[in-house]
Amino acid sequence: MPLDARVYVAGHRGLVGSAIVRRLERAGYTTILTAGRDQLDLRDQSEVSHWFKANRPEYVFLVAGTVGGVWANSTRPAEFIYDNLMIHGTVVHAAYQYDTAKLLYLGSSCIYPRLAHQPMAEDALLTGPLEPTNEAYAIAKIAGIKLCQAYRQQYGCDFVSAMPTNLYGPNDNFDLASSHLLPALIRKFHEAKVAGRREVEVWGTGSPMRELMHVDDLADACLHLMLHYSEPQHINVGTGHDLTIREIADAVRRIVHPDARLVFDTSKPDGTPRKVVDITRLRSTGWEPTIALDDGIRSTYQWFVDQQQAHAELRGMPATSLA
Ligand code: GFB
Repeated sequence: MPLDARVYVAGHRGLVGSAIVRRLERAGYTTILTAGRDQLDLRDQSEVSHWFKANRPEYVFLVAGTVGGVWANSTRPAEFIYDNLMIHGTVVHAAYQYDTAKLLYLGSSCIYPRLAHQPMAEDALLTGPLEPTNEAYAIAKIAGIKLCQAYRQQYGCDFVSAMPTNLYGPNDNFDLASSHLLPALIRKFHEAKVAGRREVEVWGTGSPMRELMHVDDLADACLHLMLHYSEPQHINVGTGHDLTIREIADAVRRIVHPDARLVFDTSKPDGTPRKVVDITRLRSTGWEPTIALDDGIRSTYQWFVDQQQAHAELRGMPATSLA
């Protein structure tokens, strides 16, 4: 991928897309193409094909989608399956129509069966029933893998798929009803600290396990795979390590609000009991993650506080009320 290649990042405003844009800029790529939702509805094939015809991207990072945490997935399954199926279909098809040289599609580790053997290797796909809280999203993500494989098989397209573990970092969604675990915890502990509250509510029993990866590590892996990976088989991207929800919440507590106490709300879902990915295949391509969880939580918390302060200043409030 030459530094002046036309590189399209579909989903550039999201957690993942914005990290990929930062990584590409740092590497010196000069022609990064983006299109916001206001300009291009990725669910509409004619709009997407028209955009590809006009812009002719040579490389595509397909990281756009409707995403969310366990609650959003379990309460909005229609949006999660429709939006994602459509987005994957339109972008993959347009990339084929307009001769994109290579496309990297990003799925999710929730594609694997609920009770898959841990750590989950790539060949665990379609070997058992899915986790019901995110089945609709997982089916759309599995369809994305199959799309890339089908276009590779029938038309010879160099389309590859990567399956990241749970991600976090700057530009994440911190809305408590739709966010993932880590941004929710950062916000809850921060708001409790600001309000002088000692109790912080954590959903579920605290016993499920999650593997968390900083999105800058993921973006680095995506660039690496775009440059060095070209197989029909999807490839896992993760750290290979996981912790219980209780341990993760405790790590956020230590950094954000050490005086706080965790209170578990068992009326909220636990979701998948465990889903740590096997990264043997990724390691064999010569890539390793570098960002330790505590460092990632610290920098993401700083980012969150900076954003809160910037918004408060815009509204004319004293920034000190947030610290
Ligand atoms: O990140 P998360 O929402 O999604 O994590 P999943 C859910 C786990 O964290 C559950 C616990 O065990 C929750 O009980 N948890 C504790 C919380 N407190 C909170 C909280 O305040 N907010 C949230 N959201 N969770 C999603 C899938 O699964 O992960 C998607 O639904 C996708 O399909 C994504 O794969 C990566 O890890 O359960």
